[in-house]
This record gives sequence, C-alpha cells and structure tokens, in this order.
Amino acid sequence: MNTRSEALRVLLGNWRGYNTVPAPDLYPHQWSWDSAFIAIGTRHLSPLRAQRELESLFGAQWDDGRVPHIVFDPATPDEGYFPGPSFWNSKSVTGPGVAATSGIVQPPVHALAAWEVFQSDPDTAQRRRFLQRLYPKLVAWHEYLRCRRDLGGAGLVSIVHPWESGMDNSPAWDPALARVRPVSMRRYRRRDLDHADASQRPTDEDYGRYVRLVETYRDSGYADRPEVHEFAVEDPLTNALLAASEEAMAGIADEVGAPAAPHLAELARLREAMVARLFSGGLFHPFDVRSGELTEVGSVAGLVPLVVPDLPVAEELIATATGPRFRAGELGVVPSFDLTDERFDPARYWRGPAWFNIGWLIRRGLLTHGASKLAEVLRSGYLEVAERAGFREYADPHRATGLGAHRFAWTAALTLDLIETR
Ligand code: 2M8
Repeated sequence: MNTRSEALRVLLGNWRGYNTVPAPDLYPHQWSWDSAFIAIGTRHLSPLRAQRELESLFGAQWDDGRVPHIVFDPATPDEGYFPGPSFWNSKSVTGPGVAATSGIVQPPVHALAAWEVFQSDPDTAQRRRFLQRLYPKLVAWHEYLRCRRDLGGAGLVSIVHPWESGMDNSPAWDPALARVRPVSMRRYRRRDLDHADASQRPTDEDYGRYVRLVETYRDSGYADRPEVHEFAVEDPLTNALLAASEEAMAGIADEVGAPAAPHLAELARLREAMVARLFSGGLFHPFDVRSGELTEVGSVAGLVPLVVPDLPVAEELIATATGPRFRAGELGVVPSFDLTDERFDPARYWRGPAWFNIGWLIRRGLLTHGASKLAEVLRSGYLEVAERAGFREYADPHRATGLGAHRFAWTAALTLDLIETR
C-alpha cells in the first residue's frame, strides 16, 4: 500500500464540507482536539481545508469562551452517537441558532495547530485573514481555561470529566472516578458497542459514571463553581498543551500585531506551576483537587509536558520514556500506560495501546529538547505501524497490530505529517 495516498484517501473520505469526522461509524461528528490534529495533517493536502477545519470548530465556541468537545453534525440522527445532542441540551445555554454541541472541552492544542497551519501557507492565510479572525477566539478559549477552570487555586487548569482529558479510560482517572456513583446504563443505550469490541472499550460501570458527571454539569447550566464538580483533576497533558499553545500564541500575536509578551509570560508561569505541583519521580502526574493528592500512576500524559519549551526536567522525562515503564526506544511507539503496572492492558482504550497523537506530541517534545535520535526512532516506528496496520484508532504497542476504529482521521493526518516532516 502507498501510505501517503491511503492517508489522503482517509482524509478525503472523512471530510464533511467544513470539518472531518474522526471515524465515520464510531465518531460521526466533529471532535475538538481531533480537528486540531487533523488540521496539522490536512495542511499538506490543502492548507485552505485545514484552516476551515479550525474555523468550523471555533464557529461553535460558546459565549464564555469554551470550545466544546463535540460539534454535532445536524445531518446525523441523534441516535448516531451517545450521548447525542438532546442529552447535552447545550442550545439553551449557548443561545438559539448556534450548533448543537457538548458542554465539556478537550485539551487546548488548537493554537499550536493554527500556527502550524498558518506556516504551511502564509499567503492564503493572510489573504483570508485566518489568524486575524482566529486570534481573539483563541484568546477567549485560553481565558476560559485560565479563569473558569482553576478549580484547585494553583494556577493550573482542572478537567471536570475524563472525556476532557482525551484519554477517557486511563487508569489515571480510576481513583477520582471511583467516588462517582454510576447511573444505571439500563436508562441509556451505548452506541459505541455497535461499532467496537466491548473488550477494548470502557466498562458499563465507568460509562455510568461518565454519564453521571455530564448530567450533574448539564443540570447546573454548565456552571464551573467548584462545588458542581465531583471530578476535578489538574491534568498534565491539558496544562502542557496550554503552555505549548501559549508559545504558538506568541508567534500568532506577532503576526497579527498584538503583543507577544503576555503569552510568553503565561507559558513561563504554567511551566513553573506544573513542575512545582505535578512532577514527581521522573514523571508528571494528575493532581486530584477533591482529595488534595497527586495520583501517582504511569499515564503517558505525564510524558507529554516534553512539548513545553525549556522544560527543566526534560532529561528525567526522557529517561522515563526510554526506561522499563514505557520502553519507547525499543518499541518505536509509546504505550499509553506504564508497562510494568498490573493495570496495563495492550488492547483496552487508553489503558496501554499506543496512539498516534500522543506519539506525535512526544516526538515534537523530543525535537524541542534536542533528542533528535529518539525522535527519529518514534517517527519511523509510528510510520511502520501505519504501513502494517493501516489507519486504525490505536495499536497494540508490542505487536504493532491495529485496534479500534478503522479509517481514523488523526492517525491518517499525523502519518501524513510524519511523512512530510522527515
Ligand atoms: C474518544 O472519546 C470519545 C468521547 O469524547 C468516546 O470515547 O466516545 C477519545 O479517544 C478522544 O480522545 C477522542 O477525541 C474521541 C474521538 O476520536 O474519541
């Protein structure tokens, strides 16, 4: 198979006119951080389309600045995905005429993507005033996170649902999630199991907890008062991507004639707060705001802060990535969970398999910190998985077999980017 043209085929097939669906069957709407990764790859196919991908997502931004994690496609029936538009009841909050969306968010990788997209074709972007139009929206998005989501009071962003982490079923959420009483899933019908193997997806009990958290948030009118949130966790990946996005915002600000210094100050502030509060034993960990403790488990989210420039603990993180817990140098991919932990599961969703977006971010972080040899090992490792397994949602890190959804858009997009950025 010609990997490049197959990747283009997936991106073209999943394109819906203004945005790209992550996977036609399992995920038939627009997802927030998927769109950012998709734009990073699509810029090699059509910079204009990559700009549209981000513009359509930000077209659904709420008045309070939040960028919803799902923008529902009106052409897909409500029962195409659970929880669908009627469950979220977001229109009453965002105002009439606005797209139906979810009410939670996903990691803020958008400014980073917008800057990459701009740089791939500055002429088209300038002609369309792409950054001029997007910059105030990105500012409002980061403001929302900074002002409304500092639930722990340490200057870091809290996520209020495992879905907000993008790494939904990670064992890192188990302790905080265990305190949430699951709703009975007899009241609902899961749609994911129509398209995916139950042994690779979250359990019904965890789904019941996910649903409980959304119901509570929804019924509060999506208020971010600390008492609303039974689950509030400072996630290293979310905060790292916000910091890396602030670096991109400095570039964007320069381009649109706004001051860059506040963005660089914000980057430095986040970096310092993360190292002080979340780093321990060679890895970053989530801080559970409700219990007041670090959850010291080996999620790959703890390696993602490598994307933050000038990270003072980069050497320690690289040692953890290549050590027995992740074995990135030998495997050529990075498992999503600590290989030495008994909860590691090579096939279950975010509890062990390797994902392309995480590999892409870690490779970027390695390049940022001068570890170009290991970065190249990952580049060729992920490309080999795509060649062998196609564009699956994730892969068994030992056997490089593909798992989860087929024709998965960010896998195709980031494969294309890895090919183009040799
Ligand atoms: C997965 O999450 C959705 C809920 O948002 C799901 O499980 O139904 C995650 O892998 C997430 O990171 C991703 O954005 C989404 C769509 O690809 O799927």
